[in-house]
Parts: sequence; structure tokens; C-alpha cells
Amino acid sequence: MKMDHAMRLGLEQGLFSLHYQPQVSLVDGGLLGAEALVRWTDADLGQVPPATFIPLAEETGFIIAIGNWVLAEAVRQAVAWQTSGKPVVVSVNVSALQFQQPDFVDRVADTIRQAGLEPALLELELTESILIRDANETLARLHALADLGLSLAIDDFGTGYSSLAYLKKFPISKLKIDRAFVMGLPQDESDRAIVSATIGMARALKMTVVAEGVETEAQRDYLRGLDCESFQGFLCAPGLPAAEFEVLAASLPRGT
Ligand code: G
Ligand code: G
Ligand code: MN
Ligand code: NA
Repeated sequence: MKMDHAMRLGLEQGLFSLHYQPQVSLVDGGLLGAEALVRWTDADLGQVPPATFIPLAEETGFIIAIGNWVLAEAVRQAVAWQTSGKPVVVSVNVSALQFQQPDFVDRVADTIRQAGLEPALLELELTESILIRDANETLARLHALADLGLSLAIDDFGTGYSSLAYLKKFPISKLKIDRAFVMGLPQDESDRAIVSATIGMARALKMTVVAEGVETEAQRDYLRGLDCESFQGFLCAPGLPAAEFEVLAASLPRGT
């Protein structure tokens, strides 16, 4: 069976799930939030990596159906955590095609309203590719989303074509440094320069910073020395099923 067909069937049959990767404070080690990461386990293909099926879904447009499911599921989970008295800010990846749907803002608004989610408990991760096209429409949409009370982050920062001009205009509160630049820390001189410059720029623009792909204590300590606020990475945990995430979360202080 072709992967495209298997993927469509998989979503229909409930074979998709979300894992949650903690975002941890570099100040006090506390939990700041969780990134929702989609998983698909096919009967024949086994666990298909998102790096394989997301690009395929983006090509075919099926990413819109996947994105809608991910949004609804992440919001459902965030409401469950909100209701349990242990609220977690959940970050959802949004692909460009999904963001460009005319009904995207309404869908987000309806999803959180119908579920009863405190809007501040949802964050959307946007890639630079979303932010560079059709500036006026994009700006209006970002403001409409920010006005809902949720927060916006730039994902994979440094891998696209950012201009300081748009970063300044957009209501974005967080910048995620791509793990490609974290990997070489603390040894690699150009990674050090890029990461330090990115954090400095975020400061100037009043954005907070999450470093992605932190795997070692040396990387973590170096980032802390640069006053980076938080990190995500295998040093703390990979993406975990919700139940395992809850166990980990219970062992961490509430982040500030
Ligand atoms: O966990 P990792 O292998 O989970 O993810 C690989 C890639 O897939 C990353 O670039 C990540 O941003 C992307 N990804 C993971 N989950 C989602 C999702 O729900 N939606 C979109 N658009 N991308 C996702
Ligand atoms: O593009 P995005 O940042 O959304 O993708 C997150 C991807 O990075 C996922 O594939 C996730 O599994 C992976 N990831 C998360 N933490 C680490 C890490 O510490 N090291 C490596 N190599 N990959 C990581
Ligand atoms: Mn992401
Ligand atoms: Na990223």
C-alpha cells in the first residue's frame, strides 16, 4: 500500500497520537510547557517518523487534515491538564499550508472555545516560511491569533530567511533556536556566535528564547551562561506519551 493511502487510513482509524516534549526553565529547572509532536504507527510500516510523513503530507495537502487533528487533540489534552489542576502550556506545530487556510484563525478560536481551554495554555509554533510571505495578510492573521490570548513562537529559528523588520512587527513572544545551532555548543565557534547573536536579538525584541535539541549538560550550562530562558531536548526528555509526561512533570518544579 502506498504510504499516502496508508497515512489517510491511519488518521481515520485512530493510529495517530501525540507525544509531549517538556520545555524546561534554565533558571530553576521548572516545567514551562510541552511541545506536541505527532506520531503515526502503521500496522505494516511500524512507527513512521514525522520527518518522513510530514513532508509527504505537505506535498499532497493532507497536512491540513493532520494539522486539524493535532490541534484538536492537543487542545483536548491541554484541557484535561487544566481541569486536573496541573495546567501545562502546550505548543502545537503549524505548517504553512495550514496557516494559509482562510478559516485557520476561526478554527483555532472555535477549537479552544468549544473545549473550554484557557487561551494562554496554547502556543502555536510557526516556521519562518510562514512569516515571510504575503506580509499584510500574515500580519493581520498573527494579530488575530494573538488577540485570542494564545502565544506565538517562531520554530527552527535561523534556518529560514528572517528579517529584523518583520520580527519587530509581528506579535511573537518566543523564539526557538534550531537544534542545528545547539549541536555544536560549546565548542563550535560559529554556533556560539549564532546562538549568542540570536539571544541578543530576542532580548532587544522582548522575546523569550527556547534552545532546542539540548543533549548535554555542557550545552545547557553554556546556554544558561548566555541568559537563554529555557531548553528542550533529550537531556531532559524526548517526546513522551501523555501519561509518561505527567510522571516527569510531577517530578519537576513549576517553572517561572
Ligand atoms: O519528533 P520529531 O521527529 O518529532 O519531528 C520531526 C519533524 O516533524 C519536526 O520538524 C517537527 O517540527 C515536525 N512535526 C512534529 N509534529 C508535528 C505536527 O504536529 N505538525 C507539523 N506540521 N509538524 C510536526
Ligand atoms: O522541528 P521541530 O523542532 O518541531 O522538531 C523537533 C524534532 O527534534 C523532533 O524530531 C524531536 O524528536 C527532535 N528532538 C527533540 N529533542 C532532541 C534532541 O535533544 N536531540 C535530537 N537529536 N533531536 C531532538
Ligand atoms: Mn517545533
Ligand atoms: Na524546531
